[in-house]
Amino acid sequence: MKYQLISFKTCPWVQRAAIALREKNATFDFTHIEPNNRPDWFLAISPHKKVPVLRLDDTISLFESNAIAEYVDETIAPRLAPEDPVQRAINRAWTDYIPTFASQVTGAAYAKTEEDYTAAIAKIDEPFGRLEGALEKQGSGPYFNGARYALVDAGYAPFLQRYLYLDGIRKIGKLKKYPRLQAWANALIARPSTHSFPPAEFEQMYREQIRGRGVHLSQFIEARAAAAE
Ligand SMILES: N[C@@H](CCC(=O)N[C@@H](CS)C(=O)NCC(=O)O)C(=O)O
Repeated sequence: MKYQLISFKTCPWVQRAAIALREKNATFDFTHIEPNNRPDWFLAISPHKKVPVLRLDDTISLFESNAIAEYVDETIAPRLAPEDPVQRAINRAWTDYIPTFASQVTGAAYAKTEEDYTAAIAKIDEPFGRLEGALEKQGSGPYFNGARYALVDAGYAPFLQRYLYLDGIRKIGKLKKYPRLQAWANALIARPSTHSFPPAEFEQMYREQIRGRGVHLSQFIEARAAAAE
């Protein structure tokens, strides 16, 4: 099977699909397109005009990162979803929470004013607390279910990584209150499959994106040229 993953370079949902493919050691072609210049061939295969799209043998186009990750998991061994149906249901329930987690934990990246930024930061404790509770129930780590990496880990990794990037731009300091979540984030960052680009290069790309967004955090990011001097 030939896999082509259509992407915006810094998209966390693409990253989730790429992680699933890397966890399976599947070879795939990465096709990066520009958010502001989406080609017609892409618009024709992406119902919501969003990335990721996974093309199969240049004929079938799958969309939605969770559907793609599940497809990859169902068709390429070894299985990442837990075998036990109860655990699989718990994993799926927490996977369904990812969009809420994402918007609450990385909302600061879109806050226009200092006031908006402060309000966005105040929203982080709730999802962090909920995940800390889930991790306590699940086991001893380092991954969501314990020693065995699962699909749910692939879904959270991009957003925990972005929280750490935001924390590096302007100190937020929330993660240390949630030791299990912190250990999980560290384990996910240390896992090679998390990374589509060399980590330092990718962090720089993320910072550049926020700088260019003209949001509250932009002022805390030095321009690339200035940083290199
Ligand atoms: N629920 C979708 C979200 C994908 C998504 O929001 N992708 C963003 C880029 S990170 C996108 O394509 N945005 C373009 C748009 O909304 O028009 C998934 O999980 O795949």
